[in-house]
This record gives sequence, structure tokens and C-alpha cells, in this order.
Amino acid sequence: MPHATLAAFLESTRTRVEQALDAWLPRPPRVPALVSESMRYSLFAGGKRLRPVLTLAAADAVARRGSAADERAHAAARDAALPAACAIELIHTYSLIHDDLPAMDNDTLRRGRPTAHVVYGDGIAILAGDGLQAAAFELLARQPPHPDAAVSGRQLRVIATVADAAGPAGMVGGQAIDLQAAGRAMGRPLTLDGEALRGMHGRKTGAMIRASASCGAIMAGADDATVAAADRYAAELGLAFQIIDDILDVEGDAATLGKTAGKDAADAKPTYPALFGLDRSRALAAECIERCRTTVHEAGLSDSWLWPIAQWMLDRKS
Ligand code: GRG
Repeated sequence: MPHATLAAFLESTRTRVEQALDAWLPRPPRVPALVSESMRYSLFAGGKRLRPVLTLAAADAVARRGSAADERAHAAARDAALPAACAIELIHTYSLIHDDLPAMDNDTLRRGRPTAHVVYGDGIAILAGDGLQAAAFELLARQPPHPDAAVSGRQLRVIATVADAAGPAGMVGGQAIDLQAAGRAMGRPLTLDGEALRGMHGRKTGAMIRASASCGAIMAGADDATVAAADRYAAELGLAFQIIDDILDVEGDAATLGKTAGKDAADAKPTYPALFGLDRSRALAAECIERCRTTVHEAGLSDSWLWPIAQWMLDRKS
């Protein structure tokens, strides 16, 4: 393995992604100063970068399976996946800005800072989110045409995968169900049972987490069965991530989380602890992580960071 520990892999990946985001994000004078500043305020506020980590780890895993000792091939696969990793982080940050708006979740703390609309006002915060989303697709689409048609095909497949995950069948759809369940949309509030809760999270947070791993595998040239395995791994990881998020909302504190704690209960939101209790929720998250391990093993991707990332996810405190 190129890095001694998961911590080193996470650190080097975060640095790499943040440098690339800084270089790729358009700046003034091409972009008006205020919208540039507001986009960068939320983007460089210190997120975990889980999604880009997954993208690069999936690409690395596929390359490693192809040739365990060829470090240059592993690095080339991670390089090929870097635009997708950055685009997904741009979209994730847009979703956080919009989610925090008064018309949505109405929160004032995110990534340890006052939320974008608190600092810049609702209008500029909406535009910062819109700008980040458009910048993500611009970044994906402006990759120079590759002489190998197979690589250009992968780039197009990534654009379709990210758009599907971010759009109405994925994150936007999940957020709409969330608003309906919270009684903040037209019509009577939706009541979500365990299955419906899983479906809502599968769209709202799961779809982008799945796209993160799938796009890494796609850019590394994986076959369809391996892309599907990366997708299944990330679906389980995404569900565990959400269950743990719900648990942390009950047990965590704002200083560690970097966002308001106890908000789900205050807003009477349907959550895993509310439906199943804390102990059962912890067990459900652990079951998801165990299914991550089986999936990675069966796909022949055990010599990778995918399983350590899943274990880290289960233990996360923020
Ligand atoms: C506004 C269309 C639209 C969608 C918003 C992702 C989302 C949908 C809302 C986020 C609300 C939320 C707090 C969900 C819990 C899980 C989650 C996505 C937490 C934030 O992701 P992290 O923990 O954040 O990866 P960092 O800051 O580390 O990137």
C-alpha cells in the first residue's frame, strides 16, 4: 500500500482534492467577487471530504486489483478520477448550503462556521449553491477530449451518473420527501415507516455517496460487475453513514459535529433512533458495515482502502 495508514491516505487525499478544487474553481474577474467568495466560504470550511475520498479509493482499488505492485498505475487511476471527486464535493457543498436555508432545514451552523445564508443572506447563499452545482458540471464537461474513445466514454458516463444522483431521482427527490415528512411542503405531512425512511435517505444522501464510489470505479476502467459492486458497497456505507448521523444528532455536541446537535428531535424528524432506538440503530449500522466488507471481498477489492473507510465510518464522531 502506498500509505502506511488510513489516516495518511485520508490526509493526502484531502490535500490533493482541496488543491485541485482551489485551482479549478473559477475566480474573479471571470466570476463576480461576492459569488466567488461565498462559494469558497462554504467549500473550504473543512468538510470530511468523504465523497472524494471514496471516489479516489474506488479508483485506486480497481487499479490495485489489476496490478498490485504497479504504484504508477494506481496513481494514474486516482488522477483520472480526480475531476469526478472534485465535482461531487462541489455538488455536496451546494446541497449543504441549500439544506441550511430557512426554507429548508433552517440551520445556522455548518462545518463549524455560521451557515452561508447567515453570512451572505439568503439570495447570495442560493446563488453560491447554484454556482457550485454548475461549476461541478462545467468541470466534468471541460476535460480535454481524450484520444482513447473508451476514456471519453467513461467521462460521459460519469456526467450521467452524477447528474442522476444529484437530480430528482436522487438527492433532490430525497430532499423533497424530507420536506414532506417534516410538514414543510404542500399537502399533509408524510409519515415514514422504516422502509420509507430508508428510501428517503437512499435518495437524499445515499445516491451521491453511491455515485462517488461508482465514478471512481468507472474512471479506473472497471467492468460493469465491478462498478455494480462499488455501487452496492457505497449503498451500504451511505445507509450506515445516515444512521450514524442520526445517532450523532442525539449523542453528539455542536463543537465536535460542527453543526447544531439535537436538531432532529427538536424538529420532530423521522430518524433511526426515533423509530428503532439507539441500540438497534447502532446494530443496524454495524450490519451495513459488515455487508460492505462482504461486498468488497467478493469483488476482489480487499487489497484497498474501501474496507478501512467503512470501519472508520462506523466509528466516526463528526
Ligand atoms: C438541498 C437538494 C438539496 C439537498 C440537500 C445532503 C442533503 C440534501 C442534506 C444534508 C442534510 C444533512 C445534514 C444530512 C445528514 C447527512 C449529511 C449529508 C451530512 C453532511 O455530510 P458530511 O457529514 O458533511 O459528509 P461534511 O461537512 O463533512 O462534508
